[in-house]
Amino acid sequence: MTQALWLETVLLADGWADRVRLVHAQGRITAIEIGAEPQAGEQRVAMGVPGLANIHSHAFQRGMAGLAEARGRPDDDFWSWREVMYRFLDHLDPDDVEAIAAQAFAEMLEGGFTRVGEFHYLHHDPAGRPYAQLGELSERIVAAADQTGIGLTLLPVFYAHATFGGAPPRPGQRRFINDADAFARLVEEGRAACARLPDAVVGVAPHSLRAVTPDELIRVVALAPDGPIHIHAAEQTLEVSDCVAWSGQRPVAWLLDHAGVDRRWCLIHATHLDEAETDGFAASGAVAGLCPVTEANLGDGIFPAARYLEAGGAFAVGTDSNILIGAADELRALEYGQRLSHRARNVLAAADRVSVGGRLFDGALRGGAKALGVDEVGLTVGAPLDLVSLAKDEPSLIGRRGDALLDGWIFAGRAGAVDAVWRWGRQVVADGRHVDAAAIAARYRRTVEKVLAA
Ligand code: NGQ
Ligand code: ZN
Repeated sequence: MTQALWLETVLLADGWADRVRLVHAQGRITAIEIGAEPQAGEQRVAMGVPGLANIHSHAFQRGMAGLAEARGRPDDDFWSWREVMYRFLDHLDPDDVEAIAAQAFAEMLEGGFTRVGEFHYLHHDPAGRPYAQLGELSERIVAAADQTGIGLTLLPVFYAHATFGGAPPRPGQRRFINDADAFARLVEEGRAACARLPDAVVGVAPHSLRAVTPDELIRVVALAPDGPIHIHAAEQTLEVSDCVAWSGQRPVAWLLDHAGVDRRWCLIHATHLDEAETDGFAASGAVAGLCPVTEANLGDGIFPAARYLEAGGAFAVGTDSNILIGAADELRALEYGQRLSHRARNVLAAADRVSVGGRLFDGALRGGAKALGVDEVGLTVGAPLDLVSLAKDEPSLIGRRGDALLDGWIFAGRAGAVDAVWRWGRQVVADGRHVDAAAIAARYRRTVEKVLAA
C-alpha cells in the first residue's frame, strides 16, 4: 500500500528542503515531491531528519546501567567495570536477554536511532554450555528487533581468548566462547533468524585482537567477505602496551598492516592512536565506530577526531554499554571531548559545513550506513523510510532553519526533542514514546527486579 507523509522542512539526502511529500510503499521511499501542498488527511511533520545508525551496542548492558557508578576499589577503571559487567551477565536467561534488548531498542528509536549494530557475544547458558539451539540468544536479539521495529545489523561475535598470544579464556568469559566451526554455524543460524526481518544485515565481529588469534581472524572474516566486519581496538592503553609486547605494533597499526582493513571494516573506539595510525586509518576507508558517552563513562580516553576528520576519515556513533541512549547525546559528547582537550570551540566543524551539528550528523549518517552494511544514505528514493521528527514546541528549535535545527537539537535539545519516528515506513514512536513502550517497560521491570534480587 502506498502512503505519504508531508513535512514542513526535512533533511533529504542532498540537503534541506521545504514542503516535502515523502511517498512510501513496503518500507521504502518511492517518490519525493518538493514544494508540495499538504493534502487533506495526510499526516504532517514539522521538522524531519533521517534516522541515524547506532553502530555499536551490547544490548544486555542496558540492564546494568547506573549500577557500576559506585567505587568498588580505589583504583576503579575499565577492567574493574568489566568484572561488574561479567557478574551481571552471569544471571541472564534467554527471556531476560530479550526483555532487556527490547527496552534498549525501544529507547534507541526514541533517541533518534533507526538501526542498530548489535555486537552480540553472549552466546551460551550461564554455565557456558551451548543452548540446544546454538543461536538461541541471537534469536532473542532478532525477536527484540522484530518487536520494536528497529533495523538490525547482527554482528555475531567470535571470542576465544583472554588476551594476546592465544591465552585461554577466563571463567567469566565462558558464555562467549566458540571454536571456528561452531562460530560458522552461529553465523549461519543468525542469517536464518534474520530472514524474518525486512532488511536485516548479518556481518561478523572478531571481538578484539585480545580475544582472537591472527589465524582465527582470517577464518572469521572469510565468513562475511563483503562485511560488515567490526572489531574493538585500542580502547585502553593496557591493550596498546600488551599488543606492542606481543607483536611490536600498536593494535590499529597491526590491523592496518595485517588484516586488510578497508571500507568493509569498522574499528570500534580506536581511542589510542598515534599520528601515523590516525592518518593510515583515515585513508583506509574503514569507519571509526565512536561511542563517546560510554568512552567517557568508562574512562577510556579521547579519540583524535579533529586530526582524523581533517584527514578525511569516516566515522559513526554507537551507544555501546547503553548507559544512556540517544543520538544527540553521542554527537554532543563527541564534540565536547574535543573542546575539552583542545580548549577550543566548534572543533569538528568543516570549512564547507560550519555547523558542528550539521557536520557531525551528516558524517554519522554516512559512516553509519557504511558500517552497518546499508547501501542508501539518508532520505532518498529507494531508501527505507526511516525518519525522525523533531518536536515543534522544543524551545531549542524555535525560529531555526536548516543545520541550525541540528545544532539546537544536539547541543540544547531536551528529552522529548524527538517526538515521532518512522522506521521501515511504520510509525514506531509517537509523542516521544515507543508505541509498545508500556508492555516493553513492564517486562523489562520484571526482568531487572528478578535479576537484581538474584
Ligand atoms: C564488551 N565493552 O565487550 O562489552 C567491552 C568490554 C572487553 C567495551 N569495550 C569487554 N566498552 O573489551 O574486553
Ligand atoms: Zn563494545
